Order: sequence, then C-alpha cells, then structure tokens
Amino acid sequence: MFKISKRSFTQKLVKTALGVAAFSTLTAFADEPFKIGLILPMTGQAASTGKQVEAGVRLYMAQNSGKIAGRNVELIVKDDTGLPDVTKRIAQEMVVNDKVDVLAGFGLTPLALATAPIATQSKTPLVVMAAATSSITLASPYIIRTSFALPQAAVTMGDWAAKNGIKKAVTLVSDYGPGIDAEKFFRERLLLNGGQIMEAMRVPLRNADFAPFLQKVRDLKPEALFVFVPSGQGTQVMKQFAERGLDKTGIKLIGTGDVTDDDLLNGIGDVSLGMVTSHHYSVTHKSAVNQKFVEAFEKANNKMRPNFMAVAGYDGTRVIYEALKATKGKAGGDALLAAMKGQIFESPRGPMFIDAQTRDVVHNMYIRKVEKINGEYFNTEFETIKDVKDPGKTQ
Ligand code: VNL
Repeated sequence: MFKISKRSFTQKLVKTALGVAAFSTLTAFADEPFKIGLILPMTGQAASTGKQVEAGVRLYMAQNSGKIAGRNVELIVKDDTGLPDVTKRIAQEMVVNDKVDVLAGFGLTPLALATAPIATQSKTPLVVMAAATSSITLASPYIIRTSFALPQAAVTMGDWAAKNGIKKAVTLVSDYGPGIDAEKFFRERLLLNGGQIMEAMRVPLRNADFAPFLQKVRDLKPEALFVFVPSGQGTQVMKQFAERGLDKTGIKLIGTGDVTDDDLLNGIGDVSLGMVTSHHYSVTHKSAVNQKFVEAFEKANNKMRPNFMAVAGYDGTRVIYEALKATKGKAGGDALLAAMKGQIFESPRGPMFIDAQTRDVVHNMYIRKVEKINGEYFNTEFETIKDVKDPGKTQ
C-alpha cells in the first residue's frame, strides 16, 4: 500500500517535471531570437558585393519587420575581408558561440567552399547570396543558392553570339571557379554552333592587369571578345579596352552581366554603350515587383542602385523567412533546409524557383545591351530565355 502510493507520487512528480520542462522549452523557443549569420567581404577587392548583399538583406528585413512565427529575427553581420580562412573562422564562431540558425552571404566562390564543411558538420543551412561557380551547391547538402550559376549566363550568351553571326571569339576570364565555368560553357556553345575560340585567356583574380591581354586581343582581331570578371572589376576591363583603342577596332564586346554591373555603369560611361551581356537581373527589368524594389532600395541607400548581388541578398532573406514561417518558428537545420527547398516566388529579377533536387536557383536569363537613358547608363533586356536551370548540373 505504502509502496504503491509512493510510486504514484513519484510518477506524478515526474509528470509535472516533464510538463514544466516541456512548457519552458516551448517558451524559451519562442523567446529566443532566430539568428542569421551574414558573412560578407565588407572591405577589400569585393567590398561592393558585401555592401550590395547587406543592403538587400536589410531591405527585406525592414519590409518584413516584426516577429516571424512568434520569433524575432536577429542579424549578425561580419566582414571576412574576402579571405577564405577568415570566412571559415567566423562561420565556426557564429555556429558555436552565437548559435546562429542560418549562415548566409559568401561574396566569392573560395569563401563559400571554405565554409561548406562547417554547414555539413553542424547541419546549418548555408544560403549563398553571391558566389556563382556551378559546383558550390555540391560542396554541402546544406547549401541553398539564391544568386546564380555562371553556366546559366555563359550558355545563353554563347547561343546568342552564334545566332548573331559571331564565329570567331576570344575569351577573357578571371582565373578561378566562376571564370573557368564561364570560359568552358561559352566555348562549348560556340563550338556546338560551328564557331571557334581563337584564344582562351585567364587573368589573375587579385590585382588584375588586363592591358597585356587586351593588347593580344587587338592583334588576334576576333569578331568578339567574351569577358567574365567578378562584380566590381568591370570598370577596369572596360576602361582598359577603350584605352587600348579596342572600341574602334570593331571587336564586339560581349560577356556575362557581372561585367556591366548596374552599380558601376554610370562610372564606366560611353565605352559600355552597346555591350551585350546575359544575366538574370537588370535594374530596368520591367515588372511592378522590381519597380517597387528599386524605389525602396534607392530610398534606403542614399540613391545607390541595386545590382544582382542586392537582389540575391533580398531573395535569400525571403527564402529564410518563408522557411521559418513554414516550420512555424522551429529552427533546426534539417527542417529549415527542407522548407527552403522548392520555394517558388516572384523576385525582382522575375520568376524564381529553388530546385529541391539541386538546391540551386532556376530563373530566366535575359540578353541585355547597355543604353543611355536620360543621361544615365542601363542594361536593357531585349530577349528572355525562360526558366534556365544550371547547365553545369546536368553534365
Ligand atoms: C563570383 C561570381 C563573384 C560572380 C562575383 O562577384 C561574381 C564568385 C564578386 O563566385 O566568386 O560577379
């Protein structure tokens, strides 16, 4: 009798204790902010990318302030200066000390690749908002990408060039992941269409001097020069192209949209006029969603124009917020990751889809040319290739 009652008493105690524990985890969970660890190059050669991505993230957060599924969202921003070891160390600290729920940012391919193992080991979703080498998404099953993949731009540019009578081209790319993707996929398409690459030139990523390469292009006299350089370096290539007088030789300048970065065009000026590029975002993209985005972005950033990096930051933040809503505020890497996969929505760039299988972005590619409108320089879209998946993933 005594034994039984003692047992039931203990059982009751255990039950109450469990109840209290369950209740307190629930409340703790709702009180805990949801943390996004944003790692970007805010100084150094890729600083313009850091600035644009951060501004895109902050705009989305300002437009969607308040609690998401009962939780406050906290943003932690750290500068990795564009060095992979630093990115990795910051990511580790953010996961271990700050207990971030998501890692985001990644201005250059080597920075994303260095951090991928941390995402895998800690099961933390990692949203790539800038880097664009095709293989990045293969580096960890926890990577989601909202920027783009270089082959999407290179293949569509190769098709356009071939269709527009370009048979002989020279390629000039930055000598690392995205440049090598751009070179490979542009070349494949041109060859497939009966064209020829006269020379494939690779320029170092850091402290690039394009002059000797451009001199060689002048001597080779191709019909077109296809260029990829990362966002921020376009000014230098275009200015040196003009300084060498290549703009007077009839050699057509084409490339991926990274070169005619919307953010830089007004500083580049007349030499950019008529340059044809392929890209997924242009500030002039005609849609109500984009018009609203550009107005709000310029207003919040002292008239700075958003470029494709800003849009990827904005869209990436949306993917994170919607995932948190879908899990009803529950973080935990796997649940959050599952809710990021397959998202489909209208971005300022146009329709956008996160392919659940590849965790990569599927979106339209636009062929654009640089034009002067009311004294300012813009990329204007004149052809759309719909729903382009990364061609690098199907090979
Ligand atoms: C990368 C690709 C970086 C495209 C870029 O700008 C870019 C990269 C900083 O993967 O490193 O425009």
